[in-house]
Amino acid sequence: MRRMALELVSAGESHGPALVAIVTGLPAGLVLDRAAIDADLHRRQQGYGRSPRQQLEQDEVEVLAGLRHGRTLGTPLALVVRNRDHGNWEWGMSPWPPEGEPSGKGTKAVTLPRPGHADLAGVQKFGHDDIRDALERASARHTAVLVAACGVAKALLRELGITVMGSVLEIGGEQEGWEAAIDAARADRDTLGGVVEVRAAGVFPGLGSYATREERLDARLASALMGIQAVKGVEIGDGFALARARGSAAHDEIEPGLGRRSNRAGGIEAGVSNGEEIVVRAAMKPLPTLMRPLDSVDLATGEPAQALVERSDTAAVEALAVVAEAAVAWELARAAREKLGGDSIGDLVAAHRAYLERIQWPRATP
Ligand code: EPS
Repeated sequence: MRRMALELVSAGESHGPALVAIVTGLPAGLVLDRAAIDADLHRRQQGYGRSPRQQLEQDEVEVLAGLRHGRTLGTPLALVVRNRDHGNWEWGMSPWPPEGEPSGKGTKAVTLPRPGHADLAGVQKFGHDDIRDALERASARHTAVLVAACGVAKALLRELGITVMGSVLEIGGEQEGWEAAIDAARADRDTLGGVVEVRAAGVFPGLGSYATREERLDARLASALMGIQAVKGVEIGDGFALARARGSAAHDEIEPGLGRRSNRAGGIEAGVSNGEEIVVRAAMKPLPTLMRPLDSVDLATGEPAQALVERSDTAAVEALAVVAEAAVAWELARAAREKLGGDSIGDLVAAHRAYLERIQWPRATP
């Protein structure tokens, strides 16, 4: 583990006792705002078309280590988001062999894989007999603790004047008024996907590098977004539209003072931030748990059957906007940490100031 590198590991099943995350590589002295992290957790739970599960959960962050009196210690930070719903799954999701008679949810093995979910690949890959052993971790419930952990990244970025914001561009093909589309899909016992956009303002030039694939900021953002459940497409800047444009209409001309006339590159050239706003988009497929199930096969008998029907969301695109915002913040904070180093937040901010002075940024207005 590289000490100055921001790293995140997480664990947790959707209906297990809790979701946990450990963040390493944080500078000391970073002030965390519990209310800001909880506000993001709350935002992630909102949105039209979410499952009744969200009325049950009231996600809030708990910190077990690495923080004292609201300031990071420069040591591993341990975060927890509890699953209130676990109370209904105590037998079914007991970490240890359960005692007593089976009761509550999750007591029967699931053998009906849902097309589009982790169910089939999960049992094939890991040799599970019960699809629940795969689906619980594959669930997007896990994004709750990622949003909490990325709240820490946002706090770091704020020290550097960087803000990140996600928003929904479309749901079910509708660019506005998507509530009716969600209502219609729900009435048909169907689901919807959509597109979200994340913009990061205040990003200085020089995050990421063209030196290696691993360092390219665009590759890292694409990986972070593609790593979110149900994301099937990612676009940086004008993305796919650039493939249809001529070179003369595809790039962002440079003006005296080093400003740009446009931002088709989405703030990244050659894998390096160029000081313009970072603009990325992610496409989410419709969720695979349908109340009118798709054709599948019962893994217990090999016979045709209908896929598993389980409580789920009709659409979770609004939640994706918050999760994608968190993922982008994480990658930007990681890249900033690599660029600026520092054991304490004061060191990091001083390095930032010295670097901006060297490149004379913000650029002088002509
Ligand atoms: C999910 C299935 C649903 C979603 C869940 C993701 O879970 P449940 O069946 O418990 O309602 O609600 O998302 C969350 C719980 C959450 O907090 O985002 C899935 O299969 O991915």
